[in-house]
Amino acid sequence: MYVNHPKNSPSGLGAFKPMKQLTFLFVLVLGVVFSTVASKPGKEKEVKIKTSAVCDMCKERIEKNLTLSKGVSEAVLNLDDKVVTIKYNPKKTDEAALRKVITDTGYDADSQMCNKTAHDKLPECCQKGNEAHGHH
Ligand SMILES: [Cu+2]
Repeated sequence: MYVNHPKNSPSGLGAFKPMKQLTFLFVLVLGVVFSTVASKPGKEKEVKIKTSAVCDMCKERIEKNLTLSKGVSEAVLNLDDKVVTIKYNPKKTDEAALRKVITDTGYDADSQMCNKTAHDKLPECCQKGNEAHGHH
C-alpha cells in the first residue's frame, strides 16, 4: 500500500549532491595522481657486495634469491671476483636487507658471515670449505 509513497524528492536536494561528489572525486583523483608520481621508483641505486660464491650454481642461487626479494630489479654475480652487483629501489629495500638475503642463502656478504644453517644445506661443492683448501 505505502510502497509507492515518494520518501525523498528527486529534485531539490538531488541536484546539488552530484556536484559535491564530483568535487570530492576530483580532489581524490588529484591526490592519487600526485602520490603515484611521488612514489614512482625514482632513482635506482646500485650496490656491489662481495660474496663467497664458488661456482655457477652459487651464482644462480644468489642471483635468483636476490631477484626474488623485495625492491630488487637486477642482480648479477661475477664469478671472477665473486662480487654481486645489485640494482634496487632504495624506497623498498636497503643494503642491509640485501646482505641478509645473501647470508640467508648461505654465503658471506662483505664482512658479514653466512647463515651457518643455510650454508650447511648447500651442496658440498658450494660450501666455503671448498675454496679454503687452496689456502693451506
Ligand atoms: Cu656452487
